[in-house]
Amino acid sequence: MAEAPLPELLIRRDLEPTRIPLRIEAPDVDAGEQAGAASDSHGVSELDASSWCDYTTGFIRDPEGLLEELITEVKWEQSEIWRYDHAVPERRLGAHLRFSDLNPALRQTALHLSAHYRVRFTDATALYYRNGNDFQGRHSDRSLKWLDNTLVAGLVLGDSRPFQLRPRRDWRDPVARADARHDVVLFPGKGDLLVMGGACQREWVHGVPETTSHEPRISVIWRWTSRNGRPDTAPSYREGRHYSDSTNRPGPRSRRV
Ligand SMILES: O=C(O)CCC(=O)C(=O)O
Repeated sequence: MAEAPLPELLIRRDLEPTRIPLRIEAPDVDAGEQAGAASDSHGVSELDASSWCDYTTGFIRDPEGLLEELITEVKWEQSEIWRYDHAVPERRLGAHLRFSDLNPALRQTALHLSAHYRVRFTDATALYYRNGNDFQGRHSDRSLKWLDNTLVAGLVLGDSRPFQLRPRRDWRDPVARADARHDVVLFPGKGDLLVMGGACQREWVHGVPETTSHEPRISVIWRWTSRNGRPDTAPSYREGRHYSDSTNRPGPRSRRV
């Protein structure tokens, strides 16, 4: 009997990710060293770290082709998020991708991630930043709820925009929130794979700030939690407040574009 042909490999599964250590102790940096390059290992304590980041450049063999395919094939939706007492449109488009609907390159990526990190990655979320005006504000993926040991893997296509990681510290303090001295800034794009792990969603926030770019960027995100430790029960502004004189009701909404 003739052997079935092997599926074409659309990913570089032979590549080993680079573990990027995040700064855990506050290094003695001046303003000139802000937005620290990830390669600057001053003050890094990888051994004590509970948070880490894996970075693989050039993971997708045809990143431009995949970008074009996703821009045209995915059923993009405009969603609104709840901010305190009213809904505002998110400045990017999104889509939920079921594992059964993933195209071959994304399916291979999910299978590779599952094999490498030994947990099951299936459905994904795709985010489409049409140009530099679209952005993702700093946040952590607290919807995972159990944040002590999580994996958030992002395949990034298109524009290599800054991906900003900042220690969470005291998030209620506006001065601490704006402190960029210990930022780690990566530039994933063009088929790179970025995986945040450990306590990264508990101890760090991440975001994709606005730029002046005209280029599109798509990230495809898989998330997993070990469900170990204490669940995060702090309220989020997304949950909203309902004031008695307002007809607005909190809750996510989205519409097809
Ligand atoms: O687009 C990205 O790379 C980040 C997306 C993100 O932060 C998120 O969906 O939580």
